[in-house]
Amino acid sequence: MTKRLLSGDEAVALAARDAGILLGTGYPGTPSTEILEAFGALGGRAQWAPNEKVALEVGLGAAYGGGRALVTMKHVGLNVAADPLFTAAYTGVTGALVVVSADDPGMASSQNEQDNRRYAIAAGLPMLSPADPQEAYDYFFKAVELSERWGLPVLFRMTTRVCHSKSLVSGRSAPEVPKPPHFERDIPGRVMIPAYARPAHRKLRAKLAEIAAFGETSDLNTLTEGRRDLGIITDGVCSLHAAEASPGASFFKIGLVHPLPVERLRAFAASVERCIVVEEGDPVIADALRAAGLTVESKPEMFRFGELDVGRIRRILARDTSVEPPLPKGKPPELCAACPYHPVYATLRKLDCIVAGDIGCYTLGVMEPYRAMDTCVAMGASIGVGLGLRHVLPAEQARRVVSIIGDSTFIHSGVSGVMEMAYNPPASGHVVIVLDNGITAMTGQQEHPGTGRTLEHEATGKISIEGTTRAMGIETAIIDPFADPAGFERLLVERLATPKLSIIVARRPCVLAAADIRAWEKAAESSRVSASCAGCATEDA
Ligand SMILES: Cc1ncc(C[n+]2csc(CCOP(=O)(O)OP(=O)(O)O)c2C)c(N)n1
Repeated sequence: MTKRLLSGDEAVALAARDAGILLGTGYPGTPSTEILEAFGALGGRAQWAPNEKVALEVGLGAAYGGGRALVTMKHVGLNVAADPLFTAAYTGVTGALVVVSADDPGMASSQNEQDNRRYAIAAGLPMLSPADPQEAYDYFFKAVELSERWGLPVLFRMTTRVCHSKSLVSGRSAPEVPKPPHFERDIPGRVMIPAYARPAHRKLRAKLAEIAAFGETSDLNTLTEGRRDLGIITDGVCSLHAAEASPGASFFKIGLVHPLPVERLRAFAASVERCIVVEEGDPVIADALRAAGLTVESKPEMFRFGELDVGRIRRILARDTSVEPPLPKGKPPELCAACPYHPVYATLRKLDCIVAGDIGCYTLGVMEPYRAMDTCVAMGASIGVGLGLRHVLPAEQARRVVSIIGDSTFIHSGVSGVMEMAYNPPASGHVVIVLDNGITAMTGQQEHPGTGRTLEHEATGKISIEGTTRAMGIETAIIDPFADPAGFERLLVERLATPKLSIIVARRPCVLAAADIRAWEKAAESSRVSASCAGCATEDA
């Protein structure tokens, strides 16, 4: 067995390859992005979807077809994918479906720190929670096994530290060879009309009861006996911190966080004098155990926020709620010096626009010197929020409202905002600026359907942003504000002055990605040319 130094994300990618995953799909988002990139580099079939909902649906289809599929996303991505997720729990799958939710306690790179263990409870799906890269590798096989055994999607919750820390990982010497995909018709099981969904819900609850019984004996949940005066129930990366914070205590480490092994935990809690749940984020395990009648201590409320580490866990154990020292200040993020967005934000600031913003590198327009963003909520929200503002504000303010959105975000979910704009136009009109830097820059330069290149930068179908918006009847202009800042300002002033709907595509490649984009595009172009020549040759022949 060879050992490799891998991050948790890379370990999942390797496990996916070794488990015979036929298709990996997802949407970029820190800290999950590297999984699909690494899976692709290992020779797996990896692809970016326009957003997480579509990714989940594609993975679900692959698993309905009997294949093994992997879907990856960051925690907030699961909000986007939640609609199919909940009903996929009813339909179940024929092959295997592992859905990675990479949570970000402490918000290293996210807009919130929601705890997606709650999704497992709400959707009624099993969830595994690895603590380090080796467990990420090993648990992945368990996830596939559970998914196939109970015919259910399995949630795989990682957190930033698990995704990005590196440690030695032993892989399997022989990859698994799953059964080949094959479609078997099961209309009552897959078509969720109420008549079929009612029994499907009961079936799901019965499966969960079986999985709970499995968890009572599974080695995914482990007991380490130690001192009787202190018992710690923990999961994920906290289990490593807790072991360091309190060596010698008794530990119950939960790997299958939903459904919980309640009876084993009841016995554990009764076997120690003080039993405390040490978990990052919300008190999900503590609440569930208390609801089941166990006497367990939960962490003080102040430790719901941010990541836990050894020091913070020592405080939890000591019931120390004194004010914590502030985290060391990092360098605030800022737009790159030569970022093409500078003239756009300078103009928005100069014109005192009310800016409904969105998520991407361009959110940094909120920082000094521009402070030119007034709202930022969720991916794709800028257009809807801008429209809402336009609908209610007094005329003088309404006509200064602009929505601003990146190209990847536009494709992800902004496009439905444009439909809303065409359908329910505000009396004052509206202006949307699409900042098209030709890449998903924020998460490390991933391709998307608007670039016309696949995850591996090969030529594929290309969605035209202006083609899409023009097809919806919205006047669309294209400009490079970096090359022509005065022209951009004139255009924006002109568009703000009319009660029409308009889109301005501000197009110039990301300065960090420009050289790569040129090289990828050159290679993609030559493959497009040779593909079309091959087509001609066949026709001629
Ligand atoms: C639902 C959701 N999925 C993924 C992310 C992670 N994420 C943040 S911004 C972004 C895309 C940014 O790309 P783009 O819109 O092209 O703007 P750029 O960073 O290139 O300026 C992604 C994928 C997120 N915040 N929310």
